[in-house]
Amino acid sequence: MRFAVLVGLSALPLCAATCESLASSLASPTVAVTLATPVEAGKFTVPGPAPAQGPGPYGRLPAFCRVAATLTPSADSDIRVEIWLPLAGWNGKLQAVGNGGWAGTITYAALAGAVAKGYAGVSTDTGHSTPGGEFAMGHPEKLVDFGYRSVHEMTVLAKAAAKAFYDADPKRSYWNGCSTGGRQGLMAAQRFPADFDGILAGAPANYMSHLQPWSLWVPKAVHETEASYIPPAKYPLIHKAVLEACDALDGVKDGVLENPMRCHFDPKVLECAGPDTSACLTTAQVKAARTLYGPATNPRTGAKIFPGLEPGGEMGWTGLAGPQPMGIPVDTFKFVVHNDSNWDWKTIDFDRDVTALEKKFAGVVDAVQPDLSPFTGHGGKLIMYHGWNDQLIAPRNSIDYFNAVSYSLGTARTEASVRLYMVPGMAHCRGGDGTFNFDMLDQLDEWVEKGVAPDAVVATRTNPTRSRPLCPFPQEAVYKGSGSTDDATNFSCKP
Ligand SMILES: [Ca+2]
Repeated sequence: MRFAVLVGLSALPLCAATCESLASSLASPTVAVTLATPVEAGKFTVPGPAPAQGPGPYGRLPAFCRVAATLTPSADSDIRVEIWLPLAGWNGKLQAVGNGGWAGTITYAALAGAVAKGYAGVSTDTGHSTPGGEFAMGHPEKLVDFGYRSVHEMTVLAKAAAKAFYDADPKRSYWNGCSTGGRQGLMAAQRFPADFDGILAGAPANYMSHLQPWSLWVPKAVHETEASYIPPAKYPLIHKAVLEACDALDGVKDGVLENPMRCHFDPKVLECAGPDTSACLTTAQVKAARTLYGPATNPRTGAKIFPGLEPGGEMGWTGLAGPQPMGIPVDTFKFVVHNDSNWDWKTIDFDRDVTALEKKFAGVVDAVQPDLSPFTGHGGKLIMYHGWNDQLIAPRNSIDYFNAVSYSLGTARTEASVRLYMVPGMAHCRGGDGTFNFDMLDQLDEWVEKGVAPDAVVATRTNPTRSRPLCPFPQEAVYKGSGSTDDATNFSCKP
């Protein structure tokens, strides 16, 4: 930002003109700037139909320079990017924000969250603007854009935009995303280790070639026959039985399992003695529930494809085990593997189709390389988090990746640069029974800037009002034995 003092007038930042000048200064053969204009404080409205939930985070936005661009790193690319640069009060840092599902839209709410905290923000639609996975059929370059290229290209451009606008490079650059956004963060750490100083990766969909078949393994189990379907009206029955068996294992009866891996719940305890009623599970339903709690496996080799759902998350089972399978895995096999929009998900072969998807996603969409030494070697810090009640991405996938990283880097280097927080009771990325309000970006920033490694992160919830420490894996929050169990100070992190 450049300032000018005009004689006889007060000093005013000439941001408007400078913002508009980014249209030409950022342009290149692969970058078309479509918008570069200041937006007044609180005046941003999301393009397209008004969001149903009202103004959301936008009313609190400070004035910023809004830059929109279309990037074409390949002839088939069409990557939309938005870069938001606060007109005043920039904290000197960049926050790149991630997507969900197949992406296809700029994540405006996350951008607003970044800019409201003083960051310059950047987001991309990842290279397509349609919902679902059809964009990928016959467009391998668009799959590359979705897989990794769009995030890298937008990050490079955002750094250049900050440099042009503020006449200073961002002193730190962070990634913040969950689900697909978690995958994008891990991808950056693995493929473009210099892009970010800190990466916050929630519930990462990083093992896509195995996550997607598992996402059909679950509905296959419950829709195997009409009798095996577990009606959602029975979820509370199963959930209650899980809590009765395991809630108190952590020393606190609070409706949350601190560590579901210690809960060995067998749904067979709910099997109907006589005819099917709302108070029991049929034999076929017991079998389906057991399958949900177990990993998906290759029917020929027995090898694990992906971990299963955890006890405690039953109330979210409609996510994968409801009346219809989720769209993302169905589209994955329709448009990436079979090139057939009529492909029937029930015909999935958990051997051949998984192998075929691995070939498509390896090095493009999968972000499973455990050697993060190029990232940690320059001081990069990674924080992962994952809700134990995640109903869409099996929580142990994050543990598997974290353990692989630990094995690759060794314990000391891992502790110096990588943390995983398993969040008891939290559903996919947010919500659920546990304490799920937390802002680990602040911890990440402290870690990067001051070298203060995060330990316990206090998380909160309302209704009931509760605070609880989240502990770096494999530690767990343990009740000290006195005081309110709704107060984080009465817990400590123990191995
Ligand atoms: Ca408990």
